[in-house]
Amino acid sequence: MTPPPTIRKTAFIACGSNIDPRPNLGRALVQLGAAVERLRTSPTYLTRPWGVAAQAPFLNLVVAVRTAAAPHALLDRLQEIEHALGRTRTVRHGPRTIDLDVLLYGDLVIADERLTIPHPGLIERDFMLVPLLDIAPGLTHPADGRPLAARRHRLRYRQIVARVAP
Ligand code: A4P
Ligand code: MG
Repeated sequence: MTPPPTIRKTAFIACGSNIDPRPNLGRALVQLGAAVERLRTSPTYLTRPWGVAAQAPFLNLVVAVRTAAAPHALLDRLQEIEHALGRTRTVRHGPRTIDLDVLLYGDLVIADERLTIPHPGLIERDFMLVPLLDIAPGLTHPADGRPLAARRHRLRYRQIVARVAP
C-alpha cells in the first residue's frame, strides 16, 4: 500500500538576536535548514530594541520554511534550536542569543496556552512585518483575508534603523 501523502505547510519564522547577533543568526539558519526545508530568507535589519530599551540593538530577519511538522511540533523544533544556541529565559523581552517565533503557519489561526498564530507582534512590529513582506509581498492575514501589505503603514512599533544584508 502506498503511504498517505505528507501534508507540508509553508510557515514564516521571525529570527532575532542581540547577543553576538551575526554568528547566532547564521547558526540559527543552519539549524533551521536541518530541521525544516528553508525556502527563502529575508534581508537582515538592524533594529532598535523594542520592549526593554536599555539593551543592545538587534538583528532581525524572517525565513520562509516548508514543513510536515504540525504547529506545536514546529515550536518544539524552534525551542530546541534556541536551547542549542544557548538561549536562557531570564528577562522578558530582554537580551537573547536567538528568538525564533512562528509568524504564520499556512492559513491557520490558533490561540492556545503555548501558541498564538498569527504572532500578535506581526501587525505591530516593523521588524516582523517588513522582512516578511520582503519575501512574501502578496500575503493576506489569515483571520480577515486582507493584504498584510496594507498594515505596513499602520505599524505601532518602528524599530528598523537600516537594512544591513541583502
Ligand atoms: N508563544 C506563543 N505564540 C508563539 C509563537 N507564534 N511563536 C509562546 C513562538 N512562541 C510563541 O516566548 C514565550 C512563549 O511564547 C513560548 O514559550 C511559546 O510557548 P519566549 O521566546 O520563550 O520568551 P519571550 O522572549 O518572553 O517572549 P517573546 O514573545 O518571544 O518575546 P518578544 O515579545 O518577541 O520579545 N527588539 C527588537 N528590535 N527585535 C527583536 O527581535 N525581540 C524581543 C523579544 C524584544 N525586543 C526586540 C526583539
Ligand atoms: Mg519567542
